[in-house]
Amino acid sequence: MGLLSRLKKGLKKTRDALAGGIARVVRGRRIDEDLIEEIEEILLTSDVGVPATQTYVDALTQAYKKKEIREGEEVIPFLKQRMAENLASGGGLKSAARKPTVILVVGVNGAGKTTSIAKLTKHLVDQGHKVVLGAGDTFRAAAVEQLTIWSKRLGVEIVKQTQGSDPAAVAYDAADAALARGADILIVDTAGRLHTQKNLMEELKKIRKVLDRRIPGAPHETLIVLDATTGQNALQQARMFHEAAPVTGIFLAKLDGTAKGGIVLSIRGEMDIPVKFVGVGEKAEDLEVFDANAFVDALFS
Ligand SMILES: Nc1nc2c(ncn2[C@@H]2O[C@H](COP(=O)(O)OP(=O)(O)OP(=O)(O)O)[C@@H](O)[C@H]2O)c(=O)[nH]1
Ligand SMILES: [Mg+2]
Repeated sequence: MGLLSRLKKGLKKTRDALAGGIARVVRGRRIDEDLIEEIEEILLTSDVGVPATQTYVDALTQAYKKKEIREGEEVIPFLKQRMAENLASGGGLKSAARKPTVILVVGVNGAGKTTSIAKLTKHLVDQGHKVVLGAGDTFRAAAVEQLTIWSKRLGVEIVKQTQGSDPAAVAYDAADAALARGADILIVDTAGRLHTQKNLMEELKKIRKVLDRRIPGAPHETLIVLDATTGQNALQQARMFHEAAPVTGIFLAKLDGTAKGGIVLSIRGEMDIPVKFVGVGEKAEDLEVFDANAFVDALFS
């Protein structure tokens, strides 16, 4: 499936609610305050969030008052442009001056971390990178198994220990292996946790410290995987995690499962962490490198 069509398919629910909703209310009408209010309502129910919605509503109101836009049909191009401007693209992954680049993947239980790692691995392998995986979720045996299955399917090496072992020790081993194999990228999985679980957040700090000890500067990226279906909650999670362990980017998973894809616009309005990737399905190829223009185009197509 082509790039744009996969994103379009993934955004179907959001497109129907957000872009479809706006298209329905503007059709055949002139812009007035009532119409702007209806648009505001649609943005809010699509989880664009209060601050970002306010930005778009203010821009619309101003343009309407200055008579720069009059007809309902002008609203969509107007919003598209504003949204694309606001959504500066994530800029892809940072890479280390010296290989390997280390990516630590964090998030709450079931957010989509392990699946997103598989997608990221496929994406990087397809680009010709040598990838090593670290099975840092030692909490459940099934977690190690799940990542092992992906590693086989994707043809990459995995470093793991038995269930219950210290995740920081796995991280250290994985860093060692990545160096020894001359890998370009090491991706470390972690167990799901809540920002309120103090010991688990400490564990995350320890993993970071150990990685840095073996590979100075690592992790170069800490990606938080957020479940888009949880809407504004996901945003709250990102904020809390970020306070405990600096997050450099967002992997927004399960965008295909929700009409609340407006969350992408919301994140930008409320946080300084870029969305770098979006997940639009359960398969390894269901990844999109986040691009503002492509996103807005797919949303309104
Ligand atoms: N539809 C859809 N499902 C997804 C996506 N990403 C992950 N999933 C599904 O979400 C469920 C949880 O995914 P995991 O990758 O196991 O999540 P996790 O964060 O590693 O979970 P824990 O390790 O238990 O904390 C699985 O059933 C995945 O197939 C996505 O982009 N779209
Ligand atoms: Mg997992």
